[in-house]
Amino acid sequence: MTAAVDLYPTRRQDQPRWHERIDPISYRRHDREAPLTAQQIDQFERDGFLLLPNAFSAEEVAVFRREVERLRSDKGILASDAAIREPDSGALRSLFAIHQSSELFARVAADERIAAKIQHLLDGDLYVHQSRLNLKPGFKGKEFYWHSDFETWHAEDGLPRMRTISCSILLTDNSPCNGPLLLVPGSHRYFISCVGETPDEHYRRSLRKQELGVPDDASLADMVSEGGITAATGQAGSVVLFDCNTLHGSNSNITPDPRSNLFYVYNHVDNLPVEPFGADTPRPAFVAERGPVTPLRIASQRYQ
Ligand code: 6CS
Ligand code: FE
Repeated sequence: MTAAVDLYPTRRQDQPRWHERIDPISYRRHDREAPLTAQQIDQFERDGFLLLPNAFSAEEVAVFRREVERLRSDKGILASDAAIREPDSGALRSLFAIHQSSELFARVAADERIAAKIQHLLDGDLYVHQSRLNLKPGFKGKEFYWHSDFETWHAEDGLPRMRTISCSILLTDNSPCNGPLLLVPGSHRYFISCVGETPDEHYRRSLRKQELGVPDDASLADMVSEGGITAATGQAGSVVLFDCNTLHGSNSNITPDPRSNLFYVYNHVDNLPVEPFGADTPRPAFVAERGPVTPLRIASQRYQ
């Protein structure tokens, strides 16, 4: 295979650099069939994320939470590589590939309330690049340090272009106190290359605590002074859509209440991974789908 052109170099130099984003943010304008308003598309374009309060009902959230409990007590799943532990306490932090281990969560991935919106924004067929359940348990859930997801997916998985959107479905109320997702509006417009070389099997460490592939302090300070920080708080059932290059992170959860969410990453079918741009070997399939893929069949779903 000939090497693909690297439009977003990272983890190769000893100084961080900013690159202008080359790719569109929303790939399609508003039109009459759009499942988003013109204002929502503009907001996504401007901020790099969009909040959809109460997209799922309390009854649906209850169904999702029962499924979470079922997965969490499945010994096979807990013993697999897809189960990621907290760095200090060993409590369960994340479960990956839930669209493969759970029929219900496979259906949720195709739910038109989320997938049709993302299909519009990315203008075409989608598949799930990554899915996970993030638990952030009360008292024990540790932070996720600031990062751009695309930086990791480009360097370690070989995603060539920014044509990827993440969707987080809140399974518990996210308050300012229990470690909600924090986003930097406008940061999706620049790619900050990071310093440091990717070690072998970096994901085993980074999924518990990410220390490499994170922007330098000066770049972060600049981005935040420009755009500020928005906490994606909301009731359970609310949804956050965010661009693959929007800087985000979250604090530890020292409250008694968990902050759990379901997380899906949708990629356009024309943007399949190639060889990693900043690592020797690609990550395993449970963290990053490598294809061949079948486009998602988006449908109206009801859960009970
Ligand atoms: O590795 C991933 O795919 C995701 N997880 C972490 C901790 N950082 C990058 C990305 O969000
Ligand atoms: Fe992330």
